[in-house]
Amino acid sequence: MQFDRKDKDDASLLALYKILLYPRMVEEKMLILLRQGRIGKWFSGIGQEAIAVGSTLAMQSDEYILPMHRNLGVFTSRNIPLKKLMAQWQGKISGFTKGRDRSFHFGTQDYKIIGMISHLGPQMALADGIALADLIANRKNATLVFTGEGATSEGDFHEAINVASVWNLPVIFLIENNGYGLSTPINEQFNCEHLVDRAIGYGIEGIQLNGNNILEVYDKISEVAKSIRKNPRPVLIECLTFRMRGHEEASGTKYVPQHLFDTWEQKDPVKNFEKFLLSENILNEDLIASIKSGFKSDIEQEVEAAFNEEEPIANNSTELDDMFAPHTYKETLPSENKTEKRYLDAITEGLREGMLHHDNLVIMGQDIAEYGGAFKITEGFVAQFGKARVRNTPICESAIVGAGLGLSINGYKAVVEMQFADFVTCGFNQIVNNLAKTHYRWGEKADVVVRMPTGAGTGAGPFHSQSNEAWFTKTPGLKVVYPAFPYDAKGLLIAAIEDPNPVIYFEHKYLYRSLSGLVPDGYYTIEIGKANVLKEGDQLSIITYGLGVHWALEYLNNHPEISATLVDLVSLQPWDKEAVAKAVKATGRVIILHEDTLSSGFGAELSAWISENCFEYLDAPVMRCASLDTAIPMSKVLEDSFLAKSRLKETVSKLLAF
Ligand SMILES: Cc1ncc(C[n+]2csc(CCOP(=O)(O)OP(=O)(O)O)c2C)c(N)n1
Repeated sequence: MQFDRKDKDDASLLALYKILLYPRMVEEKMLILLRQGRIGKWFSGIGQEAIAVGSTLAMQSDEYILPMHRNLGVFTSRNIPLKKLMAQWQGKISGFTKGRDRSFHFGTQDYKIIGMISHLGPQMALADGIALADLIANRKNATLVFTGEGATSEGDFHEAINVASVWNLPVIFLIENNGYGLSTPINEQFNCEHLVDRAIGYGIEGIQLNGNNILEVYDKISEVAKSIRKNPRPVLIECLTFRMRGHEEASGTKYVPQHLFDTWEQKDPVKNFEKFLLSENILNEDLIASIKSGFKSDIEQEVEAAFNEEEPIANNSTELDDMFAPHTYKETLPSENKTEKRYLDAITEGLREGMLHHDNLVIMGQDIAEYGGAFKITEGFVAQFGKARVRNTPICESAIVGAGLGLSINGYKAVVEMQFADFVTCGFNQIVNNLAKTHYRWGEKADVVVRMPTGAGTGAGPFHSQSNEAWFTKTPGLKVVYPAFPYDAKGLLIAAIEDPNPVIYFEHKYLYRSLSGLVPDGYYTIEIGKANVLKEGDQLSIITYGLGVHWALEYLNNHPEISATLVDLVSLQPWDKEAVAKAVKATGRVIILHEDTLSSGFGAELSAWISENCFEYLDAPVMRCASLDTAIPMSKVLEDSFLAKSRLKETVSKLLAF
């Protein structure tokens, strides 16, 4: 292996050797601990250290790095004490996730490292958001994100690089090509000659490096980082290397031909660099031995100190609280001045107030800029707030939700518009695994609102009319709101933007232009988690939300002989248990009405809760009135018969007759 020291002095090369050697020695200790049965899983990066170490040293300490599961060298090169890492791996309370997540699945703002989730690829979009924040703030920083070659087959790889290219984001996408994705060799993973050639398709520069040569990695990435700080753009770097051990230690290496190990053993990054330094008289055998023995005793000490730490004490209320970033709701009262507005205009106004109030708020979505969005909610926003904060996106929901989290990590707020709530499926992973779990896992907020134009009533068929709120109410870590009136739509959107937690904001398309109401001018908030009691009666309660509220109102207005309490939940997560209990107690008979399909809809949760907590007040079983357990049909006739509204009358009669 050829090393070119350029102008590096002896002391720098010696320092580099130590930083490279240290993770190797930590790993060797891990292998011993594994054999002793003192630790469980371990994903080895032995043989790949030059990539993690060289690239980390090439970045400034205030620049974010997003590593993967074999990148111990990133963490050690940023000087995280081994004891702290070990405490993390062993699930101790002083670890980065306090025992809540394993291995390298954590982030830390102190060291500007954002760790992965198991799904691998989603990581890359976070780098986009982080870099976007730097770009908007004119900070002239670069961001470095890793991926294995295996994860380049995920859509997330494509989406993230494409967005970075279109937006000129200063991100280094670094592929560690180590020959295998678990047991699958590269010829069964992709069919191009070099992965780096993919850069051409994204219109960006691609560079292939010998990933086992620490000087080559360090020098080239330093050069690229310097260049993209000045002239922001993404660069794809493929580092060629080899996975010298099993996918994780328990899974073995039977499927890897021996000759590959033999070849790559010759290219060992640590041994080759050591040889080079010996030839330059920077190292000698005595010095190597003394460095190694110093590291060995440090490692022993730190490892044992972590083992000696107490296990976490389970406290369910702490666990529940930590799902969300702390947030004290500040009520901002509405002004006296009110204007008649459509539901859609109220949402626009809420968004506009959010943009005016928070100059770090960025909104992103397909066609939301000059075009104003599919429903024209953001019409005029580019003129008012500029292209940097009002961003058209390619069609890539996963990358954009991920970029939202990246923005949040780097000091911004994001509102992401789904063009239709149905398309959230393409961003689902980022919402339920990244946005929802980040605070619980490592204490970082996910300050992102996802706007969800939802619902049926317009004959738009199975992919433009679904009610999918139950996918999210089921997921701990998300707040879910669903306003039914213009007044609530505006104040709730403002509150959602203020809240540092992820909020899924459902807005019903059918109501956009069909419903108007008086909306206060200016900035005001509606507290998330509070229901509205729209009518008070004594025969039965209808508990509902969204379009269901209007179905119930229409029904009750047409049936003045029925004395009903009508509760509009407004928020589904958290939801107003007090208001529901009060309604149940007042009437003893309850219908839960929703547009979503019946089975496992949010009504099932409400019904179970009422049965468990208000049983003694019930005079009849809790009845659910929901849509048919089918996909949503397009034909108006079929859609009408699908929707819960068509069964409301019959459900009320059944309940009153019970
Ligand atoms: C979405 C997803 N599918 C499958 C897995 C299981 N898995 C974990 S790591 C891995 C191989 C990853 O290969 P690569 O990206 O090349 O990284 P390497 O492990 O080689 O460093 C697989 C299949 C996963 N974690 N996430």
